[in-house]
Amino acid sequence: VMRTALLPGSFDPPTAGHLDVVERARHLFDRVVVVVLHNPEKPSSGFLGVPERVEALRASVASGEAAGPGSVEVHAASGLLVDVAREHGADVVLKGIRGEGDWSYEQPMAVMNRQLSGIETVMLPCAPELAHISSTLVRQIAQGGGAVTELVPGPVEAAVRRALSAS
Ligand code: COD
Repeated sequence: VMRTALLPGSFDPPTAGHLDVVERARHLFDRVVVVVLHNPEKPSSGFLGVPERVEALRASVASGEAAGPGSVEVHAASGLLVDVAREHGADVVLKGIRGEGDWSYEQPMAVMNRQLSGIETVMLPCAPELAHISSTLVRQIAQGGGAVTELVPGPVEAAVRRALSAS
């Protein structure tokens, strides 16, 4: 059987931590579907537009050095996570966990999603050297004029620069 993992996130912007999870997932699953999903707790307009996030993710995956055997697709979606998972034929939901904060946020959603549809959530501990990286901090640094080169893949840095010069 072909195993498909759905990797949902806001990805505003995508970071080196997100890409590390994508690349590691390619060694664990046959197919990885990355979905830019609207988080109702976060502003919908955002820093990068949704199409820019999708494009930057696609370009970052294409330029990935340690590509695993699994395929990667990137899409935008909205609505309930369990419906998005069903639409894309996902067997599991995959989440990267930086620490206790991520665990406390993800654990009730994982239980709820299993209750709603039977889908399981797999939690992957993040690389310790990337655990401090969040989209929020990347946005703050970029908006303050700092360098984000070490924090995001090259195509994302270019998208961030375009977003800043357009604002
Ligand atoms: N290293 C590794 N992983 C990381 C890192 C890092 N440095 N930074 C973030 N991650 C992980 C996050 O823990 C998360 O798993 C994923 O990457 C995406 O992160 P974000 O910040 O882009 O996305 P979030 O946390 O805002 O998630 C948005 C979702 C919409 C995916 C989320 O809110 C969700 O799953 N919602 C479910 C909506 C739903 O159906 N609710 C009803 C039933 S529960």
